[in-house]
Amino acid sequence: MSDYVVKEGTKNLQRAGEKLITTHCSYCGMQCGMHIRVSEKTGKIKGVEPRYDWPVTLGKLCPKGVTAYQQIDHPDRIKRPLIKKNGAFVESSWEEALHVIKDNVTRLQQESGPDAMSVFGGVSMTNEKCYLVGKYARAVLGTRFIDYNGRFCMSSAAGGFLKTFGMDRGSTLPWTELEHSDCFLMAGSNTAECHPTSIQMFWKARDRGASMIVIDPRETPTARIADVHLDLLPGTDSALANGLLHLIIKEGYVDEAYVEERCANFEELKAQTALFTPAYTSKITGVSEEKIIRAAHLYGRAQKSVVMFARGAEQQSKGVDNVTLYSALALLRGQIGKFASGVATFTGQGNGQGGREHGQKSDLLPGYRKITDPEAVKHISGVWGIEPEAMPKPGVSAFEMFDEIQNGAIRGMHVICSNPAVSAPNVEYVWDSLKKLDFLVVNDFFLSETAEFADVVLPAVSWAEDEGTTTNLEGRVIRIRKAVEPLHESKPDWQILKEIAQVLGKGYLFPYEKAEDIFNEFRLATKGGKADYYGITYERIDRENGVFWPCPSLDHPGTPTVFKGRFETPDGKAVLPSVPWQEPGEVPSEEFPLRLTTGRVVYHYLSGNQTRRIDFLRDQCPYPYVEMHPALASRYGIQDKEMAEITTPRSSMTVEVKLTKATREDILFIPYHWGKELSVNKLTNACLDPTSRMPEFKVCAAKIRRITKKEGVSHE
Ligand SMILES: Nc1nc2c(c(=O)[nH]1)N[C@H]1C(S)=C(S)[C@@H](COP(=O)(O)OP(=O)(O)OC[C@H]3O[C@@H](n4cnc5c(=O)[nH]c(N)nc54)[C@H](O)[C@@H]3O)O[C@H]1N2
Ligand SMILES: Nc1nc2c(c(=O)[nH]1)N[C@H]1C(S)=C(S)[C@@H](COP(=O)(O)OP(=O)(O)OC[C@H]3O[C@@H](n4cnc5c(=O)[nH]c(N)nc54)[C@H](O)[C@@H]3O)O[C@H]1N2
Ligand code: SF4
Ligand SMILES: [Mo]
Repeated sequence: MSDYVVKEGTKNLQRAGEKLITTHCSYCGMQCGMHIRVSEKTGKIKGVEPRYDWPVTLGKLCPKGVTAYQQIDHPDRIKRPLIKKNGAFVESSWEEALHVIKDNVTRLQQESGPDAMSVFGGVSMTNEKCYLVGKYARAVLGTRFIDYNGRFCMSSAAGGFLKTFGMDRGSTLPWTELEHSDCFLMAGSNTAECHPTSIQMFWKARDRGASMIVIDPRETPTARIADVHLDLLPGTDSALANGLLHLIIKEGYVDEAYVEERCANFEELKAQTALFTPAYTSKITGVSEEKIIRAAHLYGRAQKSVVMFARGAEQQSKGVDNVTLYSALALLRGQIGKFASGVATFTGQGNGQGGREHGQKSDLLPGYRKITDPEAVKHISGVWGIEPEAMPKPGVSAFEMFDEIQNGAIRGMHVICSNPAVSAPNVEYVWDSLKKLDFLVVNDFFLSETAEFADVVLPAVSWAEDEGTTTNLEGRVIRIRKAVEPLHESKPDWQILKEIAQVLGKGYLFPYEKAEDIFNEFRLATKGGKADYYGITYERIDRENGVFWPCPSLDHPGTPTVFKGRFETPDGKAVLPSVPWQEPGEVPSEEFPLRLTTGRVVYHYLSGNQTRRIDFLRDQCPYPYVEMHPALASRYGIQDKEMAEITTPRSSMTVEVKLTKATREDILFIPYHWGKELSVNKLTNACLDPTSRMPEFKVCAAKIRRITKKEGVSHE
């Protein structure tokens, strides 16, 4: 049990008979500072308090954060390992479950080789666990098939940052500086609902006169506070960004000295953007010329500006292009590496940043090393104590693993911290793939839709029952502290993986007694890599309110602002993109005349496996719905709150209609936090970005029809 108890703080939060454990929220990349209130008598969690002295989120929590603790003692928690017998789950001992895993893994790998097993990871876990999932796949199972849910989340941002800057740190600046910025250009981010506690930073900047440009097909709560809302047609970001770049160049807003000194490829970019006059850009994007011009002037004139984007711009088959183009706006204005300026993506999951750096990706080893680089393999195999020849080759991306199941290359899968049966695109294909597996193991603390397909389910613990570190959306490495003991017989994922390694005869590779032992090995593994954590220790994180990577040595201060003098490309220059406009993977047709886009609501988190179980959150938003403009609805004779069937080339679903004028007239929007028949991912298109292998969650072709009373479909 952590003995870290708050003694100071701007408010007196301590109550008699309680301990306050200082930690961070379990959900999104904001990683808001919070204290967990624990009864000294019962050892049970009583609630949470926001942490007023956490410099990033300053005493704010959103509706998910304040109720996150309700997961811990929840009656739905998986108490013991479950083994499927004759089609139904039966509780078992850990010993029996481990035995079944050993028998099946050994059998499949003897019959079909080590790659017959695969691992599907997630980044709601600490760095320690994410690191270990990669080591488990490569060193214990010896499989090349490992990938993770960040492929559906941060991979296009990562791909774009690598291309442009040579390094993928999601924010080039610390977010404590945002309040001093003069302009924010936000593409495809519903900040107010998805990173709600960051809104205070933008408000503070706006009180000083900062402007805000929001690029989103819907007038979200974020777009409503913008000076200009560019309501583009889904899937047209690259045209819009090219149009803005065109004006930045034409109107003389380019910081020529900066571009000359620090950027490559300017002439190519200039040539490529020449075509994108306001008229041409407007024709493709559906945004008025006047708004495009206004946005370009607002952004172009600002002294300290930040370009920000999120999944709206990234979850497209051209997501990497979009990221490079939006980032180019900041480069042309000479904004990167300076105070209160730069580029940032809104990292999604709690450890979306750290979890993607340390070896869950099919082609990466810890420290952001390439698995195809012999030096990297030598370093990591040395730290792990395996032969370099034993290191598997690169595998395939998350969605492509389901193809490998279909073609028989993958026969077993271990899903750790993800629910792809809800969150993957074209999900009926995923269901079929999961059914085809000979053996599926899932670690989770609630029985997810994916776990329902499993042969063995292992009870993991929630974030408050274990220790470790995460890396927040700024790139700041922070501490997650244990507030309570694991419920029933559940265990932390690292311990589960250690026990599996033991039964498979590889226990010597996992000699850890506690999370910090893993962290110390992980520091060595990252040493000398691009994401270098070597200089970060638990003790430093406590003392310094987190430490920003890269931090290569114990006396290095960490790097809140990156790219101050040079970029991480071979010649130190940022690479400007020259990218043409391309249509999304699927465009409307006579049969499917509309564009469907998907996303989130403030009350639910991702696949909803956690938040659908919290009464307050479920009451606020019990079902999915389709959001559409009244003018569009009237064309189909659809009224508010009626049921409608939405169909795409893949499947259909029936949901309630929610009419709103705060959306374009030619699109449908459905939030994705529900499973089975209520999963919008039955409809989405698994067309992948060629570089990042990110699926196109944000745009596909669709049609809608009113469900008549006679058909009698309702949510009940
Ligand atoms: N409440 C809540 N908060 C969350 C999460 C959650 O599930 N719920 N999840 C966390 C995670 S993992 C993530 S990744 C983030 C996601 O955070 P966001 O990316 O902000 O969330 P989304 O709702 O997926 O998409 C953002 C916006 O993109 C817009 N959009 C759709 N198509 C396009 C397009 O073609 N171009 C542009 N420019 N915009 C488009 C949508 O209208 C939507 O408003 O949120 C994190 N925070
Ligand atoms: N249509 C559509 N689909 C999308 C998106 C979209 O915008 N539109 N967004 C995509 C994005 S950005 C994301 S991030 C993905 C997310 O997709 P998923 O990975 O499916 O997201 P979660 O619901 O967080 O799934 C995590 C699971 O692990 C469990 N869990 C949480 N913490 C732990 C832990 O520490 N250990 C273990 N073992 N289990 C844990 C939770 O209970 C949950 O069942 O969805 C993607 N899918
Ligand atoms: S903004 Fe994100 S980290 Fe903060 S309380 Fe809400 S879900 Fe948790
Ligand atoms: Mo995400």
